[in-house]
Amino acid sequence: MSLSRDFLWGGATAANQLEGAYLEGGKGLSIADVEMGARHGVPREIHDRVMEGCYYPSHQAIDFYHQYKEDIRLFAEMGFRCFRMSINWPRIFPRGDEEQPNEEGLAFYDQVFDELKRYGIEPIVTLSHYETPLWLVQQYGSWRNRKLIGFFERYCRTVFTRYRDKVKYWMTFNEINETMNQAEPYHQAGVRYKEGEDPNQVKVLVSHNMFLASARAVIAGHEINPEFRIGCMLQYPTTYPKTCNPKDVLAQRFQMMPNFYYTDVMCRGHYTNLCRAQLKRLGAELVMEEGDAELLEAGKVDYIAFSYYFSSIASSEDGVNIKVERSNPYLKRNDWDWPIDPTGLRIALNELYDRYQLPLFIVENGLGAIDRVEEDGTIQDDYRIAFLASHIEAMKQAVEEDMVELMGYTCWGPIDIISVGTGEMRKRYGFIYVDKDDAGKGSLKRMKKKSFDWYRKVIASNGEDTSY
Ligand code: BGP
Repeated sequence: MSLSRDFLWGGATAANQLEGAYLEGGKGLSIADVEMGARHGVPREIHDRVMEGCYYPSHQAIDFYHQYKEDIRLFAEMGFRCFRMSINWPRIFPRGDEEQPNEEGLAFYDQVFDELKRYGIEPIVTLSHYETPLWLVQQYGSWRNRKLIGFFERYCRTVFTRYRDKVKYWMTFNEINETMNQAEPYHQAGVRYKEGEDPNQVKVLVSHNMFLASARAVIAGHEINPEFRIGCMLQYPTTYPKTCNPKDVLAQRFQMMPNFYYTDVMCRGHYTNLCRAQLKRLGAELVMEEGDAELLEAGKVDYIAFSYYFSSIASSEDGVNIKVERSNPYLKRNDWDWPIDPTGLRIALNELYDRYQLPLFIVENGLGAIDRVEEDGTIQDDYRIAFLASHIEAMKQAVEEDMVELMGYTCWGPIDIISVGTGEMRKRYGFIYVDKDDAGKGSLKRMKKKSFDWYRKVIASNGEDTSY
C-alpha cells in the first residue's frame, strides 16, 4: 500500500490566527480577540474585554481576510490539494445566540471556498478552532451551559446548508482532548474557573456538552448532505515510559487515558470502561440526561483528525502520581523546547488506527522556528525542511509498512501566522514568510522560503521525493 493518488496534501490554519479584520463584516468578538501577545515562552494574558492601548494579535493577524486571493494563489503554486481552515463562528453568529446568521460573514466564506475551487483545492473546515463567541462566555458561562449545544447546532446547520456543495470534509472541535489536558481549558472551551469550582468537575461537564454538540453536528451534517465526512480532532501526545520499570509503563498508560476519553466517546459513541476509570481517577461525576446516550451513539464521527508536534515521557514512583517530561535524551529540541520525534508520529498513527480502525488525517504537524531573512531576501529554512521530510517519511512507513489508513497530511501554518501558545509572530511554521513582528509591526508582505519549492516537489511526487 502506498499513498493514494488522491491523498490530501496541503496546509492547515485557524481563522483567529490568520484572518484579522476582527470587527469587519459584522463579526462579533471571539475568545481569541481578548488574548494578548506576545512574549517568548510566556503564556498569553487574557482579558474579559478588549482593553484600550493593548496589543491583540488576532485583530489584524496576517490580514488573510483581505489578502486571501494572493495567499490561495501561493498555496496553489505549491500544488495544494486541500486547505484546512476554520470558520470564525462569530462571523456567522456575532454573539452566538442570534436566530439569524450574519449574511456578510457567510458571503466571505463563499468567496474563499470559490477561490479555492478555482485551483481545485479541497477545503477542510474546522467548525470550532478556539473561536467561541465571547458573548456566550460572558452571558452563558460558555460550555458549562447546555444551551451552547443548541447554539452550536444552529451554527453548524447554517454553514452545512450554505456550503453543502462547496465543502465535503469537516471537523467539529479542534484538539478537543486539550480540554482535560490543559490546566484551564480557555482555548478549547472558553473556560476560566470561577472561585470555588472544582476544575475536574468543570472539565467533565464541558466535555460532555461538547460531545453532545459534536454528535448533533454529525447527525445534522449527514442529514444535510450524506456525502459529508465529519471528523473529531485531537492533539496526539505520543508518550513513552521513562524506563522499563513497570510503574513507568503503567504511568504511560494512565497518561494516555484522558486522551482516549475523547476518542472513545466520539468514535465508539459511548463512555467506555476507560472513560469510567478516568472519571474515577479525576474524582468527578458525569451527569447524563435523558436522551444523551442515544445522541452520542447516533453522532459518531467518520474519521479521526489529529495534530502531532512532539512526544513526552512519563514516570511514576507510586503508580498513581504521574510525572511528564519533555527531556527525552534521545531527541533534539526546537527553539521552544519541543522534542523533535518523527518516530512518535508513526507510533501515533499505529496506536490510533489499532484502537479505532477509522481513517486518520494528520491535520497539523510542523516546526515553529525563528527564521532569518538574508540580505538578498532569501530565507534558508533547511531545519524546517529536515523536520518535515523526516515526519513525512515516518508517515509513509505507517501507511506502506504498517497498513494504516490515512486520508491526508496538512502542515501547520503553511504561511506564517500567530502562535496560539504565546501569541508570537516570530514562532514561524510557514513555507511563506510574512513580514510582521511580535509587536504587530511590518508590511505584511509575503515571501517564499526555501521550503516552498521543496514542499511543491513533495506534493508533485505524491510524497515519493522528500530529498533536499
Ligand atoms: C495547536 C493548535 C494550533 C496551532 C498549533 C501550534 O495546538 O491547534 O492552532 O497554533 O498548536 O501551536 P503554537 O501556535 O503555540 O506554536
